[in-house]
Amino acid sequence: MQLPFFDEPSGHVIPLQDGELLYYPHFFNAEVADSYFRLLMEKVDWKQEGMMMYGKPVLFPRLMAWYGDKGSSYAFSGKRYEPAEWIAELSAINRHVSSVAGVVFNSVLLNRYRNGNDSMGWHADDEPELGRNPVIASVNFGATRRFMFRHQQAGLKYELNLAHGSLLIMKGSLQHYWQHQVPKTAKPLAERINLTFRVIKPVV
Ligand SMILES: O=C(O)CCC(=O)C(=O)O
Ligand SMILES: [Mn+2]
Repeated sequence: MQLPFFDEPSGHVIPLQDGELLYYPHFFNAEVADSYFRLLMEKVDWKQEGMMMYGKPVLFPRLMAWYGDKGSSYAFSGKRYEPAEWIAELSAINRHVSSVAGVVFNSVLLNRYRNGNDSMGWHADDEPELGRNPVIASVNFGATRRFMFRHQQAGLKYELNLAHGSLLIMKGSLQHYWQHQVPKTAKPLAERINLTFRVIKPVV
């Protein structure tokens, strides 16, 4: 399917201590965002992964998928994930966000929140494969969700709503000072897909 050409996106810096955030609320226009949402729901190999906690398996409260260049395997929560091969839609989005972020991403983690009960707890994207001061480009399709930050030393907080078709770039020292989360909500919410484009480096 041929997708319409992109509008020139406009973004703004969100000033934060110890990190940099850039937010593009309408990175994709509504028509393009609707198409990607539909195509990714259908074509991505969504799975409910899990981890061991105190010797017991627990499932993550969301669906996930991992795509990337060969060799960009990624370990988190005690498990190593091998990337699936890029599909056309993810490559196209990658080209577009890479040109804006000024970094060529080699992988993308996808998370699908089926309703308000799906979530992601407090964490930083600070795995060794991401290196120092990683640039991470986070793309959002579907329902708007709260995205919260907390500074690990200074007691600061920040939050924003990540809307359909938006792009949030996290960079600078952000991942070394701040954690982030997508909290559960009792509100009846539709599905949401989040894509975080990353540069995975070989860990020696
Ligand atoms: O769903 C989101 O907005 C955040 C996802 C996230 O933090 C991650 O994949 O590490
Ligand atoms: Mn994260």
